[in-house]
Amino acid sequence: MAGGRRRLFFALWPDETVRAQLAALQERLPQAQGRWVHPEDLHLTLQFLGSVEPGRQACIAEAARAVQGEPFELEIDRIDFWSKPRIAWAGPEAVPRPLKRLVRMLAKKLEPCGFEPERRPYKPHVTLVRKSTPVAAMKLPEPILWAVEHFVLVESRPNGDPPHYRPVEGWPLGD
Ligand code: 2AM
Repeated sequence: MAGGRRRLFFALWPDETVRAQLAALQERLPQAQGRWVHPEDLHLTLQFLGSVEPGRQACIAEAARAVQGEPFELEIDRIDFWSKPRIAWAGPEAVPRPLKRLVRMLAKKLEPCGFEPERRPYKPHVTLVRKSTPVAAMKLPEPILWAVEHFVLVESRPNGDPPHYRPVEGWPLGD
């Protein structure tokens, strides 16, 4: 990775099928008003890095390469709302162990690059609407089954028109 500072985060990036299913969930929220996440931007954050200077970008890629994860299935089975950040989101009721391990391992490998591990408990979610009006929590009648086989480093360009996010590099989980 070359160039200047970049706004980066690690995420799970859905394939086209899961992306379409997540986008369909947005249509279940017709009562919500707010800033709808562009379907091409839907993702699940693993670790937010923020604005990263060029000198640390190689360290980040090295950290990702050192992660030894395993593939897993994520069951997106609920929609909910957080009132403080005002986001409507979709996520799993149960957090798979390999996902917890992946997030923990990534944080650990990123420490030498100068990133403090997140202190708040990890709450996996796919943001559907930002600055949203309240949405009633709902269990999905048919969960979305997301077979997770890799994770990605994503660049965020929040200015201009969406999509704002672009995966820049990916790493497989397992062999
Ligand atoms: P959100 O969807 O809950 O807002 C890109 O901005 C991604 O990183 C989004 O998924 C966003 O989560 C997450 N993110 C943005 N700022 C963050 C922060 N300060 N701490 C943790 N995650 C953040």
